[in-house]
Amino acid sequence: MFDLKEHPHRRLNPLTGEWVLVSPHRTKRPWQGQVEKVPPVERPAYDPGCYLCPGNARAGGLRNPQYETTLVFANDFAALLPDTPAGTFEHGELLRAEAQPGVCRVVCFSPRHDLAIAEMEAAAVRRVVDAWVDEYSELIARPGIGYVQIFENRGAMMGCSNPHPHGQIWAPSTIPNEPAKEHAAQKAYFEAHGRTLLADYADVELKLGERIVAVNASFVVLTPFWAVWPFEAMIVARRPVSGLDRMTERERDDLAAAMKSVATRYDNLFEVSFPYTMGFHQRPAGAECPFWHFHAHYYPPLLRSATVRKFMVGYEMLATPQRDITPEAAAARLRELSEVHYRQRQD
Ligand code: H2U
Ligand code: ZN
Repeated sequence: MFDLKEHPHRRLNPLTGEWVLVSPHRTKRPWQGQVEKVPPVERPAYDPGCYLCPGNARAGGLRNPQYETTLVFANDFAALLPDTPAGTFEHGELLRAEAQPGVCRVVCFSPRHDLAIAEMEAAAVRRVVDAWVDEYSELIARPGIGYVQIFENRGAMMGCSNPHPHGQIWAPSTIPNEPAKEHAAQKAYFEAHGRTLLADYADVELKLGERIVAVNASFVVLTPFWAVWPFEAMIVARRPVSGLDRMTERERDDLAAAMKSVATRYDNLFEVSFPYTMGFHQRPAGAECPFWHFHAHYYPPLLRSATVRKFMVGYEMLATPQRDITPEAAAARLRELSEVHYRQRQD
């Protein structure tokens, strides 16, 4: 009898149409590979050498104001530039290029160098949500912008260049690959069922319960059935809201709470500052999209401890991503963790 807990199988990601190989029997294999360094835990509240701390000079030459909540500035080393001239390059059928104008910004979450989302007050995280709402609303309405990707790279392991809590916004003229796949899948599902794919998915998961990590009035935190990364998670809006700009006050509070819950559980898992890439997927620019359902993806690289990471190599680069620990087992571990950060515990 085929058993998801025992037998190798593949699972479909309905948002992208891609498959992931799950090998639950493989968690017993020995590990003699690379061991990652645990990053130092103690950071000062203010670092005179940090280019994101209040009042400091940035690498680009400009100076940060003495900000007290959040700070948003144009990326000094932007990958996309607004004044890029339009144009295409074509050499036969096979060589194609297009100019890609756009905007890149940096969002500092807090003036405190040492506090990440997990350790910030809920009200302070809510102010970060408000900053994202403002940025998204402004950029999505701007002529020439096709999509607004809000994201955070956290930790040196994820290529983050600075421990000061911050994220980025890249807003290109077209819809990038990942949201484009989700756009097509959500559109097709909505046309077939008259409901958003993720509204139905959240309902299924709430009924089954085994992949639920946390729930509040507006959001569900879960490990998706098709998760690729060992402790991958999603925050899914319980209402089919298409973007940050359409959220109620309550939903903004609840998004902040859900993000704090994920980040705290992650840090508590191995009692380290847990690295990840996270970001929101939401409606692109242009026409109303009733099929778009706001959600966040969290992609953390760690596997079995603070020092053992998962590598996407071999079969995964050449064929299909693979995972050992099941999403159900990962959800169970994340679910049982405390929502009090390990560095803030009194005992
Ligand atoms: P990470 O979050 O991946 O570390 O990136 C930080 C961004 O901050 C990066 O895109 C920008 C870099 O270009 N940056 C500035 O805009 N000004 C600076 O003074 C340093 C870094
Ligand atoms: Zn998505």
